[in-house]
Amino acid sequence: MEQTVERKKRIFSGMQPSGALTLGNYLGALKNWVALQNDYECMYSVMNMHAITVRQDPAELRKRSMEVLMQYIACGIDPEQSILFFQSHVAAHAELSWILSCNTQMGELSRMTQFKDKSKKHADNINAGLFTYPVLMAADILLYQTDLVPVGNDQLQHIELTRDVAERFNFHYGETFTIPEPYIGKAGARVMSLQTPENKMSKSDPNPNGYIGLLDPEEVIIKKFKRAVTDSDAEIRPGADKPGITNLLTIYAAVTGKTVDEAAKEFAGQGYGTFKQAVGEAVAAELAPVRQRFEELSKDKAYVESIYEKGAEIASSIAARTMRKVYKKVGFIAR
Ligand code: ATP
Ligand code: LTN
Repeated sequence: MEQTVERKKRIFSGMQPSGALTLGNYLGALKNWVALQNDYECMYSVMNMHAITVRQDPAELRKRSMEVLMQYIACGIDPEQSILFFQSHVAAHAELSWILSCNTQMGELSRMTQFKDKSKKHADNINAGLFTYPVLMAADILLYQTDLVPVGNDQLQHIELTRDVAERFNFHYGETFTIPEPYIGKAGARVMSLQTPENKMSKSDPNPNGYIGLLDPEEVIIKKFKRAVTDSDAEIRPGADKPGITNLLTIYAAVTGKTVDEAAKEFAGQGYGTFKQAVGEAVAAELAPVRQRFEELSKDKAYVESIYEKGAEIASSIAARTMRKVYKKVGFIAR
């Protein structure tokens, strides 16, 4: 009897080592990466090439890149199951990015809200890489014929652009790329800053009270939640007029697996102080094992190195297949 072995669908995602990973990165993306590992062939990368679109200190970048990779593992990404690597270890990301940039319009890139936000934030360094950032991101995804890209809400626009560029390329040159779909988790897709709840929680926030670091110790986590900006009435319910409380309810729900409404019911009638303490404790309990695994990994450099070396090797060979196809399609002479 003929047996058909179906290839598992492929996932690609990554984070920039532009700061310590936050609870936003965890709830918006990493937690879903872990959950999807069994059902997909997963590739998770540390996007160090993206990180230099903003000025970085080289020694810090090197250190943080390694820490991000270790945090992936500490959060539950299984290196036996998923492919882990540094973006800069696979040269094809830069190569494909060039080809795709010749198939992306200036107008499309000018509409990207992340570019607009970041050029406001870094007005003294609006470099060309910041502008073409989404093209490199499209290359990351298309290089591996990715089916699904688990990300937080803020990345939807970039994935939409990736799909447009891939469809255009396929139309002009013939079928080359798989068209990827975004995957946004049910809870925690957009965690807001604890200090300015109208902005997303961001690892490059200069005020550390705005975010919870994945490696923050328990007492720091609880203190940051106690200081979280809320409003002046005392009602615990979600609502557009209550961004701070809504954010805390969302975080509590994402961590405990409850819905926001269930969480609101649980705390109905209680004071903000009790509520903030409970959210802090729930988050600290979720992150305690992450910190412990991270500390263990920090002591085993050789193991971590073996993982990213193997990862780069596998990723490079998958990427090479796509690059051969792309170079042929655009009319480059075979090597
Ligand atoms: P930066 O502040 O340097 O721009 P960032 O914290 O936004 O970084 P990224 O590396 O850009 O983090 O994002 C990594 C992943 O985490 C992406 O999938 C992104 O959508 C997700 N993510 C980041 N911040 C949040 C957030 N506040 N809520 C939900 N998901 C988030
Ligand atoms: N731009 C993303 C990080 C990123 C990414 C990717 C995510 C770079 N390349 C490819 C998914 C797939 C961000 O989160 N800011």
